[in-house]
Amino acid sequence: MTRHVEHFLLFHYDTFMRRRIRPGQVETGMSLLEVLVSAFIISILSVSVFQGLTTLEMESRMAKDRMGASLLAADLREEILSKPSLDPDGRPVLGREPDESGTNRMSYDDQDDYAGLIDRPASDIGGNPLSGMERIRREIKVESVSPENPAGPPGLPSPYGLRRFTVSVYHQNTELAHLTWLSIGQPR
Ligand SMILES: [Ca+2]
Ligand SMILES: [Ca+2]
Repeated sequence: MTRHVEHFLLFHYDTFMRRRIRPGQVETGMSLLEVLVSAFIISILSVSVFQGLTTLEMESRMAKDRMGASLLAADLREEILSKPSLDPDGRPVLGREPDESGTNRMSYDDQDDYAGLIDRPASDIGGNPLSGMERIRREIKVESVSPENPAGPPGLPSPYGLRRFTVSVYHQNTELAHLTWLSIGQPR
């Protein structure tokens, strides 16, 4: 309910309640009609307050979800940065090397092994789902970019040169947070 409608109701309620009393007449209380009008106006105002609280609660929950999602993105970034930028086995590719598992993050031995990973539901490095995050997923994108324009369109995937990492956190189809950083890949 808009503030204009509230003012309208309160104004007419106030006008209605100011009954004209003739000189010498004693006002004995509220009539049935006045009670009904009062109850109606109070119910309308109660709905307005309830709607306001519901909106506030939803906004607060959304802010809390976005903060949690930001922490999940930062957590995965820390995990990726804990890996070496160079694959120790040689013959690197951007993404997982041919002999590496597709799902076991414990086996990832360089940062770009995370390319294309969809972490659903959000899990720790051992594959154990994080408590309360069953409906959250994280997606990791790794792109080769030019040092002259690192925010620009990606080039051909390569384990060499500059790479742009992006971690996005979703609840169903809604992106709650994303985190982007640059990292130097394999030396040529
Ligand atoms: Ca690797
Ligand atoms: Ca790799």
